[in-house]
Amino acid sequence: MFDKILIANRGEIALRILRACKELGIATVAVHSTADADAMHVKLADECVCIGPPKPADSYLNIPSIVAACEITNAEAVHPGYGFLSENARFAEILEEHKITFIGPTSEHIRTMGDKIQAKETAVELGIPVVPGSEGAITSLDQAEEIAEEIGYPILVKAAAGGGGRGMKVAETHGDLASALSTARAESKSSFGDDTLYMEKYLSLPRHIEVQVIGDGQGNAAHLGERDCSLQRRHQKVWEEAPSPALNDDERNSIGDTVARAMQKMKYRGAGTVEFLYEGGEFYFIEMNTRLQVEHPVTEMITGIDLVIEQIRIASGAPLSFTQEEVRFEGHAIECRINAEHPTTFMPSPGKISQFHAPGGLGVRVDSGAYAGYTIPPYYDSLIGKLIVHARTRNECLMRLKRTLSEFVIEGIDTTIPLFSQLITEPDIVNGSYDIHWLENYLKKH
Ligand code: MV4
Repeated sequence: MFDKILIANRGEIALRILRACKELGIATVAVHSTADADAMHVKLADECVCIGPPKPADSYLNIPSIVAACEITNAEAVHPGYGFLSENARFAEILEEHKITFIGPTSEHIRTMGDKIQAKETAVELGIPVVPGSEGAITSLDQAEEIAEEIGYPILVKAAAGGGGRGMKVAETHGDLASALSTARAESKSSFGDDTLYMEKYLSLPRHIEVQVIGDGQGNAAHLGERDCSLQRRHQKVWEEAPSPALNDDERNSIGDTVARAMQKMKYRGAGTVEFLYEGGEFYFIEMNTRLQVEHPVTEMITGIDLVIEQIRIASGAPLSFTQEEVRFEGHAIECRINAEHPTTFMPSPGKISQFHAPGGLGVRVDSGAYAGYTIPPYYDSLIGKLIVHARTRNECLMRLKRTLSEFVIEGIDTTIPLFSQLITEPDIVNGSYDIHWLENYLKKH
């Protein structure tokens, strides 16, 4: 096992990783920008290194600074968290060249899944169902029109380098296809420096359901069930839950087993998420994320498995510590993302938190580095914490959520807490009947 880990991230996820290291008796190094000197994870880490000015490109994305921080402190491994360098294959390679362990998948797996066309090809080879579409990249308008006729309109044009919704365009009919392609190409070129495009059948009212997986790189891999992440705004998830209210046990076990078998075949190492659209009782692969995700706690709550501890053990060379048969799903969990944003306009609201009191009690988890007197810097994304509740049934979970939202006190800044207090009164939310467009439609009406 490692003696010392460097945490190459900030905010609630840096604290989350630090907690896992502490429980394993591993010393921690926090790296931080000048804007994050007062952050909770910096206070709690055994050592800290300032790696640069506030702008992410100068600090949390600055690979030489992070490698230097490892060398100075003798850290043996790096946990990248999510965002920043977590899915940067070059970063994983550079660490390897410096004999530092990247806590995550191989650079090859990161690179493959980062290219959405290659990811889809891999999914097909591994027996995972995908959305009908082009085989590989689109090379001409003629070819695109031919494929579109075969699969039928509406068509969605996507960027191979994409993800997160950028460079995506819908063509409702044959007449829209040329302009959808050229707009998507331009957007993709300017966002990612790559204009490779592919095409899929556009699914109009799907749910976003993702399967958590973990593998040890030695051929052992298991799924930890699914999360329903359909409630999102502008490709930012707002509320996530496990299990999905839309699936029955047969569907859940079937997609879980398909994904687990695929991960065994590819000898996947580390935690990963296989994302699907779910419509009309069918699953369609869209992407795979090769990192720990923001919403991983809902999976931890229903399985009792600490994903970060498992990631660290696997990175140190240990085999998966459990078998698929040993994974037990208990109860229901919901996560609400607490952002420093106005609850209706979503305007960012950085600044000083004057009062902070987190709820507690049975089945309640708050992952946050925020505290009374802390000033949220304006340079980073607005996620300041996550409220996760767990109970035996979804109904009890909703009651617990209502109770904990009313207990939560954050003063001095705007937060999204009032949005959740409204959402839990909506019949569609109570019934679990929502799709990926539900929240944006709701926000238009309210
Ligand atoms: C789709 C789709 C409909 N049909 N693919 C959006 C981001 C990227 N990760 C995939 N996305 C979508 N792909 C097909 N073939 C609709 C979306 C989509 C979406 C997906 C998940 C969660 C929220 C979404 C919001 C808008 C569009």
